[in-house]
Amino acid sequence: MTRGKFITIEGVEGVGKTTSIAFIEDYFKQLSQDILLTREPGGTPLAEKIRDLLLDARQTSITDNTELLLMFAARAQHLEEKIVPALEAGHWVICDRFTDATYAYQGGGRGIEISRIASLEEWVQGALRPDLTLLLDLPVDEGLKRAGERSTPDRFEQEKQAFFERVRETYLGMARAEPQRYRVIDASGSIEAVQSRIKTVLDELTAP
Ligand code: Z5A
Repeated sequence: MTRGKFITIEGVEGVGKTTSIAFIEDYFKQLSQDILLTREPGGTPLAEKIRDLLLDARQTSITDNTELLLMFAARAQHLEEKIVPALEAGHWVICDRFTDATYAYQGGGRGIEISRIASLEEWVQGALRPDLTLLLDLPVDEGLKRAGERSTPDRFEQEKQAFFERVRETYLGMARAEPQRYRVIDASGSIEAVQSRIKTVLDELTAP
């Protein structure tokens, strides 16, 4: 059995990941490709409980290290219970955020040393890394404007613009460092325009 491909979608708040994932799901359904759609933090019942804690705006006392460890606790559960078995069964896994979000938010945003995140990555994932990462990129103020038109802000959404600017810079730095894995997609313009850019990347990925 050939291992499935592991595709992650990343980006700063409000860039349109959730909107794009529905399009990506349809794209693969049309190809009759077996896919598992999932998200982080979360993806399993236990990891979703950890997600609730992490996003709860009333949890004002969570320290940066606790936040980091909870992200990896949820990830360990998600990997062992869901992602790895699916990949081994030959399914393609599409994950809304993964460890690059930890580098961007806990590393870039909170200022936690990158070496600490790298140690946890090695411990929890071993050699497993995404095959492809789509980074939806948009100026931070535009993403925040889009997101602000929705519900009450969660614990991360209460951060200031400077936090999200650091997150975006970290993502773009990772994309420059790993051009073979990353595809940066301009997330500006209409939903249709963004979907057309995503389609170009997926066509390249699935070309025989
Ligand atoms: N986090 C972390 O810190 N460390 C980690 O390791 C991980 C995560 C894994 C939850 O993530 C939080 O966890 C996240 C980082 C942290 N917090 N933040 N910020 P999440 O992915 O669940 O939550 P999110 O980033 O807040 O996602 P989001 O707000 O749902 O954004 P989105 O999925 O990118 O956007 P969207 O819902 O598709 O679109 C936002 C709005 O814009 C919506 O009303 C759309 O209809 C509209 N939209 C979308 N595209 C367009 C276009 N092209 N034009 C106009 N309007 C559009």
